[in-house]
Amino acid sequence: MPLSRMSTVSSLVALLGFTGSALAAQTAELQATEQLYNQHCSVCHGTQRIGGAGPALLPESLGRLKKPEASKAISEGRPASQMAAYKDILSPAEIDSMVDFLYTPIDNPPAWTDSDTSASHRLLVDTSTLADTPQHNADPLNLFVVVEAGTHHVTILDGDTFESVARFQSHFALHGGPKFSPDGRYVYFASRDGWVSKYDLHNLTMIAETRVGLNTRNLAVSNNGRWVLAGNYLPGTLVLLNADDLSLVKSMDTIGSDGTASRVSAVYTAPPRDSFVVALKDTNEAWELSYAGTPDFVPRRIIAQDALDDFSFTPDYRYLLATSRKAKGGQVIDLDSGKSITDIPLPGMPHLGSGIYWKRGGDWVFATPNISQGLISVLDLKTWQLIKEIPTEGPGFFMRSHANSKYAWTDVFFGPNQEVVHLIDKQTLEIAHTLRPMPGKNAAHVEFTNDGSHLILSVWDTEGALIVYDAKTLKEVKRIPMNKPSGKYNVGNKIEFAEGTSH
Ligand code: DHE
Repeated sequence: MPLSRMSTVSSLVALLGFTGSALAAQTAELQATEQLYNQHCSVCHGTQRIGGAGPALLPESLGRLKKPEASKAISEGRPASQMAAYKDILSPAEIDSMVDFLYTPIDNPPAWTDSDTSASHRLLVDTSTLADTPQHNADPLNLFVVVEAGTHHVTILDGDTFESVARFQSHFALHGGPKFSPDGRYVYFASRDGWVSKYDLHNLTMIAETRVGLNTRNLAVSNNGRWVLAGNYLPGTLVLLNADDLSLVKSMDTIGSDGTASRVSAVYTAPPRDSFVVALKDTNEAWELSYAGTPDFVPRRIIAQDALDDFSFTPDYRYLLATSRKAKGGQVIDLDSGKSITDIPLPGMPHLGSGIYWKRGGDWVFATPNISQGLISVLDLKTWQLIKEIPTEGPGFFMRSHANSKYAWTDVFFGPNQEVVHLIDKQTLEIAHTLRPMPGKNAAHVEFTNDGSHLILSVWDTEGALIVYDAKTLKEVKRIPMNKPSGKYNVGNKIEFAEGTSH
């Protein structure tokens, strides 16, 4: 048996804690499972489970997929994909063993090198044949890019008529917000299993794709439209691509000054600073990489008080509000001086990447949902003081608003009340409305049209929907059935880095 297969079997046996003859029986069963994997799965998912035509099947990439869902995908296949149903080929016990096998870490994680990245690069069209103007009738700055998590598809929606303009299959498990070229023509996606893709919203066609790693967090696009930077968990790298065709420029191992190899928590672009800002998950550093002029992309290392999971910026991008899931609270880092300037009182697990800011009276405030506690923390961005903790009906994930809306919308994502969305009055900081768009189903993530007159909410369920609301009357305008729609992104709001939207 090849070493890599041996090691997978031994890890699983060790994990399950078998002894003596039980161990021999289990080892035989696991070897049989590996054989089944090689026979049926490896052709699409790779001999080392790192993906191929199908997604990677490593615990790192399957983390958000619950085991019963994986079992269902194996037995029934996945609609609108190449994944066939195996319930007539594998027994229920074999499917159970297969699921255990897929969720077992590989002892020696496979490598992903620059040669792998370059070899994966595909230019899908001759770009010289493409029109420079929109080849559809929708307002290009009021299009929505909608991620359909349940079917791994993307819908491009006209933000005036709320009709579909295009729909296409994405790579497995897109995560993080898609990012746009400064003119809004191109949208860039990152999938959890490492694929970065570029889509042309004028011509409604995919332009290029490159696999930058085995497990990717998210990507950012420079404000001059020249560079795409992707951050990975596996391997711990930053990968810089040419934004034109997604060819590899260079990759960087994310190693702290103390020598600690780190995963990347997230990468963002900071437009007024002409730089990318990167949070590292396993070492106490944030990195800033300037893309002004002729950049060398050598990171400026900013020492943080803790390893950072998540952060957001002040409206002028001078300060970074950061948190670590391990830390009690958060910290403010001055990007000019490179110093942590104060702690911020944030309980639980604030999800700062989903935080938003707005003007309350004459002053900027910042509000963040919390993944572990039912509350929204509101901070004064001048004094860094906590203004209010607004109790909600459960822990939430996302928040959104628009300069023309008097409400900040936030969801209850976890717990028994996940059907709820709260509308917080941005001036009184009281909950003004609580909606239950589809009782019993998880309501989450909203995005406004470019003018703020309407917004679209996701009902995150296999039999879910996009629900369009009039932002003032809160009346439902339209309901579009959809399988687990997750994030939605309005092109105009995103390229303007508009108040109330994500970065
Ligand atoms: Fe996300 C954005 C981190 C789990 C859906 N998520 C982000 C961003 C970060 C992040 C740092 C901002 C990046 C960006 O937009 O470019 N997410 C994390 C986690 O650490 C966490 C808790 C665990 C993990 O496994 O990664 C996590 N996220 C999830 C989910 O389980 C969600 C709900 C479903 C999924 O797709 O995996 C999820 N995350 C999202 C979405 C965004 C996002 C839809 C973009 C929001 C936006 O409006 O911009």
